[in-house]
Amino acid sequence: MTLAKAVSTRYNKTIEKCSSKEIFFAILDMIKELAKEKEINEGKKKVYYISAEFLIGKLLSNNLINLGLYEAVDAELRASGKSIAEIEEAEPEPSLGNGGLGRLAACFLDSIATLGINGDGVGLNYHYGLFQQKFQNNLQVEAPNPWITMQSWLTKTEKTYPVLFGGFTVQSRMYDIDVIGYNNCTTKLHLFDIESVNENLVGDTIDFNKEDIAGNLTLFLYPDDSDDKGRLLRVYQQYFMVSNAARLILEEAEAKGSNLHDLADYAVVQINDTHPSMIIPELIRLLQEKGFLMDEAISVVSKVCAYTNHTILAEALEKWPLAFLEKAVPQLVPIIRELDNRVRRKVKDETTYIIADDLVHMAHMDIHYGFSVNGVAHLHTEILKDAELNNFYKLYPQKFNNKTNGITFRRWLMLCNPELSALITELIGDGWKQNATELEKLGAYAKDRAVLEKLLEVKSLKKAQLCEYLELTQGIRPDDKAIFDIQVKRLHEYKRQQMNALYVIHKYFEIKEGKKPTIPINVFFGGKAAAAYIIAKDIIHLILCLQEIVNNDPEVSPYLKVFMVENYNVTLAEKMIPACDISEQISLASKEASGTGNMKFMLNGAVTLGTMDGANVEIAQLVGKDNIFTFGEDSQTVIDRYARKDYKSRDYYEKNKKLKRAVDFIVSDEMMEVGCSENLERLYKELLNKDWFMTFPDFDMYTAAREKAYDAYADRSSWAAKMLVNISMAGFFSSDRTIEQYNNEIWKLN
Ligand code: 26V
Repeated sequence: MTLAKAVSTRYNKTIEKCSSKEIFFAILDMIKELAKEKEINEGKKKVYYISAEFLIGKLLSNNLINLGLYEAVDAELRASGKSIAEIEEAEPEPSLGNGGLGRLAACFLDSIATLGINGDGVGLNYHYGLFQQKFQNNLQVEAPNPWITMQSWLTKTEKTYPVLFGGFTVQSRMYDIDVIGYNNCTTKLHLFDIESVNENLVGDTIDFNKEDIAGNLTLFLYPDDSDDKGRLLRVYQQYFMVSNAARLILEEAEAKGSNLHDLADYAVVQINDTHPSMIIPELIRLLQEKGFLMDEAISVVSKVCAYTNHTILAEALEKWPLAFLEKAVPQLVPIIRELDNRVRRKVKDETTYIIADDLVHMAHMDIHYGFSVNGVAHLHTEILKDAELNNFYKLYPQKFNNKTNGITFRRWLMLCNPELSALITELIGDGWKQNATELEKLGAYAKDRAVLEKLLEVKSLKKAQLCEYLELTQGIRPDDKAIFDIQVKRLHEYKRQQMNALYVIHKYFEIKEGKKPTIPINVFFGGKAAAAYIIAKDIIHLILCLQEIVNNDPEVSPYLKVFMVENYNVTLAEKMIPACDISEQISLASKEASGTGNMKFMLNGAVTLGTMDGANVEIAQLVGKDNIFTFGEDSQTVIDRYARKDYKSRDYYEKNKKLKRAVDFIVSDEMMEVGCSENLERLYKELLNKDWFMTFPDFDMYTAAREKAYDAYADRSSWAAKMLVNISMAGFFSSDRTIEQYNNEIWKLN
């Protein structure tokens, strides 16, 4: 089918005469038709990847690539004076995730389809997803992000279930999005919605009536949980998700001939963080309804469910008040109590109980009643085993395993960097597209001047493209000859954007003093802060104020510029990552479970500047110390310092003049002129009196490592060799490898 034909059937016009929106809808229909012809693995056993988030990004180009149609469609468009890039602008980006956890789920679905594994995603169809970020007066403001248009990737299905909550019932409906694998099968992302959803509850802001559950349940992803109403709504969302999933699973297994006693031969459920944990009591409840005794129901479910942990931050491990569950899902409470009682009878260690102080520890339920517990990078899993979940590890050592995260190279190289993909293919053929470790063949070119030169050319091109895009869409004008130093990710204190900002202040002072860098530096930030996360929003404010001061200072801006891009999302990531020279991965050691941005940057030839945390550790091992810049205290030192409870940031501040000067600048007259004293003073005090994520002890080491990276950048050919090594060693981080490991070691589908 040609695009011209699709367009003429739909609109009775030529491509030239169509608007971008019309062309987008025509391609969308065409892809949906083609997806129907693709094979679906309908084997006996199926994996259900259940997740509250699937940060899928735009799908147009990705689907065309995976169908092998990208070039043909692009050629047709070009012949009519248009391009795919232009049409892509007409596609809204769904924001069905917060960050890494949701994006990981999307990469995993791509790999499941590409590998032809029998597996579907199950989640929620949020109408507004995560908020859209805007900057006003150097502050973040949040606006709703509607993404569902008349035609969209969603296909309405006939599947509906009544979902019973305490006191009322809602009717669900399943919508499907085709997940098209690269050159192979398709699979489905099932997104459940409520039939009674009421978009009129949403105005211009992200405030809405949190109590009208039958109207609001699928409006927003993780609504503001700073109050109890928001938290309670989250419980309703979670139960709605798993109640639908559980019925779908049982139905599909029965349709294939399961008597449900043998459910584990038909289904495996991967619980993505604790958001879907209620699937355990819900499956037990449904089996009881079908006549199972408690003992057997528990035994069957325990063979089906596997849990992935994505954070060691205690505050991020979900604990729901029993009172919330009594109100929202009273039918689950006796089951959860029974699950807890069984643990209490069997286990002495009280710290592993499911219910404590009237709070239900969701992760505890997963670990006791799931058959697998995995972390998402080697270091993370070791910390889980040795520290955070050590009490559980002692009970069930055989359940614990590691699955280092990965990313799909289709989106994060072929789609976002066709120029680099073409160069790689020119050098080593295109086997790497199916078998990512073939990238290692690039190692042979580490001393080939012509190849290194081409690599630098691609990077320059991607920088120029980014500059053009940012000027067009955000009115910001980076310097495409500068070093592009980028930190894009969710705003969180543990990720330490504040330390990066302190470096910027330090550099600003140095330039003022006459210490000018030989190559200009452009520092990019991007990321959203949770609407109720005050300090994270203060850090955004700090960065935006710095942007105003630094970029408007004629003495400094030729050497240093700061850009905080607005509304960082998958689309922006695809443009920024290929343009990056230095990838900032500077979390406090032990706190970043894995990181996946670090992998995307590496694959696109950026060199990491990072702490020995999460998957950075594995990156460092793969590329060797000459091809990464690491710094900072190691995870054990950090863990020990937390245990001693003796960290006083003020001691570092008093002793370190450069640090003091940078920190004091936060509340300087210059800053007050462009910023808001309340926010700046709060952040200043937070750093001086708490600095919970220990930026001060690492500050000098960070500064030194960053200077070292900038110096290394000046030697262009040796820098290009570092880029090449990074790309060539990135194969390990393909999500195809990760999914193969999940399948071989946990799911065991054939
Ligand atoms: C959530 C919250 C919620 C409230 C308070 C603070 C807080 C802190 C962290 C989180 C993260 C929740 C889970 C998550 O998104 N983890 C991310 O998962 C990625 C995929 O495995 C991984 O690469 C990131 O390192 C990890 O942060």
